[in-house]
Amino acid sequence: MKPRSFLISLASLALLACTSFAADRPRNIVLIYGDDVGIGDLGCYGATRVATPNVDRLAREGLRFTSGYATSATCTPSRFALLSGEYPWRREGTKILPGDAALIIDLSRATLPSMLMKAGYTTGVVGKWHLGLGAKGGKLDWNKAISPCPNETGFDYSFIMAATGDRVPCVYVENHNVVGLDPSDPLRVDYNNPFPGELDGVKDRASLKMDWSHGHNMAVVNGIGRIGYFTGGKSAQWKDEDMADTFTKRAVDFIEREKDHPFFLFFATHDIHVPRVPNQRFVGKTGMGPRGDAIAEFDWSVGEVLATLEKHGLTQDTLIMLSSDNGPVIDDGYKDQSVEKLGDHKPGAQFRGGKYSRFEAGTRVPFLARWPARVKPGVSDAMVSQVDLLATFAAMAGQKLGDADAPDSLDMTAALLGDSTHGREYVIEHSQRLALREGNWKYIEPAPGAEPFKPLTGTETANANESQLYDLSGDAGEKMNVASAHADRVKAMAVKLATLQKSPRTRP
Ligand code: NG6
Ligand code: CA
Repeated sequence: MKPRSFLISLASLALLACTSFAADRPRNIVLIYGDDVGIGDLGCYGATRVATPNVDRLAREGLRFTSGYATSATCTPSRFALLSGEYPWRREGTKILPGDAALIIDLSRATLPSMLMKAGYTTGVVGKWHLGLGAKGGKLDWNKAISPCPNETGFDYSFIMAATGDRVPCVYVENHNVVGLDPSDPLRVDYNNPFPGELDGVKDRASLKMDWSHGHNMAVVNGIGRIGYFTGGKSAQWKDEDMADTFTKRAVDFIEREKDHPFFLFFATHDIHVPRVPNQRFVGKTGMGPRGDAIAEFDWSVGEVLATLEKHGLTQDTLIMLSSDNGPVIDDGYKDQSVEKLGDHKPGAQFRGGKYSRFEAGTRVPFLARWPARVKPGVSDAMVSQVDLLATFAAMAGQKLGDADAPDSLDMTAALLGDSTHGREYVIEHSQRLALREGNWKYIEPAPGAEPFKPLTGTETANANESQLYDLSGDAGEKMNVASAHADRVKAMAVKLATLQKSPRTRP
């Protein structure tokens, strides 16, 4: 071959490589992250008593995963893993945080948004944060610029609630500042001591518009008892009834503002976490009370995002994913009729447990990926975890991760795009202690002395004094502990789990 034509073939090879690289790189990425949305709460996973047409459309037009996992059965640890690519149980301080906790994200490492920002995406987060704000060791002053906040973790734009809907402070934070704060009415937060003169969930219980069933009896905001005390900042207080509208509008605005260049939006809804106070438009939509109506509201939010992408011709080239931070819970602390009106609805589908549990319903969550230009619609049984999104999006966007980055995030590009039915070899499930799923075997490590059942929420935690082993192929509901009949397998899985736990990283 003449040198010239050799060069030309080299050039065309390079071009080919570029094209295929570009073909795996979505123009935009939208990640919709529900709160406590169970795998059985959505029509596309079998729910019949609540209509979720927008989520179902996403599933129909995309890939619906049957083995998609959150790392943990509660919020803070799952979100930590999602944004950092590291198992939360490796780090102190990643349990459910109070609303005045300091930021727990390690700023020396790549995060999901900082990596995508480096790859040229404009990044935004709207909704629930629950990863702390401000520096460790300091007491946060809510009346000044808040730093570090999500913006320091790699988001160009943030519009968040600090923790949860049921934790103070009940205000929104946009970029570094509390929204709508009047400087003459400073906002103060305390998780131990009440502020004199403020309503109190125990003393003023009769004034509540939604009564609590356990906890949630400290500050009273908008007629609802909360966790933690709070004073001042009256003009900044949110109205629960408008929360989904508020977040959805900010998500839609972000897309409209950034539509002319690549963007990444992390849209973390408050629905369907407690307190469940959907807007009047959704009240009575399901016959299941506020919990069901909040699912309808969640679906509406999803529909608004889909419609916005559609309106601007972005549907084709946007990878949109939908998942949830942990499994479902019925009574999570308010008398909201969720128990009475549940009927035959199965929030965890065929799975046992839920939020706070190491049984499957704790972490096996809705997991959808739609990208019309690249992902062939269908159903995938590949095992994938939210901890993988950092390495997976990095691979898609052609970004190299540093050695210290995302220690537990595996590149699942082939599974996510539907090119392969093969995902992870194993998934680690977490709620205080750990469990290991390998193929269809599920090993739950013993938790001597820990409560097997949470009476207040009615959750089976999967805690037991002995080892448990289930064969999910014939027993998805984890009813038959076959540990004694498979002692060798139990031993092998216990050793594997201990090895994974001890090794500082699991990313190759
Ligand atoms: C629990 C709360 C629960 C919920 C949960 C966090 C009580 C009695 N229970 O402590 O209502 O807020 O924390 O949920 O206070 S999560 O989805 O953010 O992890
Ligand atoms: Ca949650």
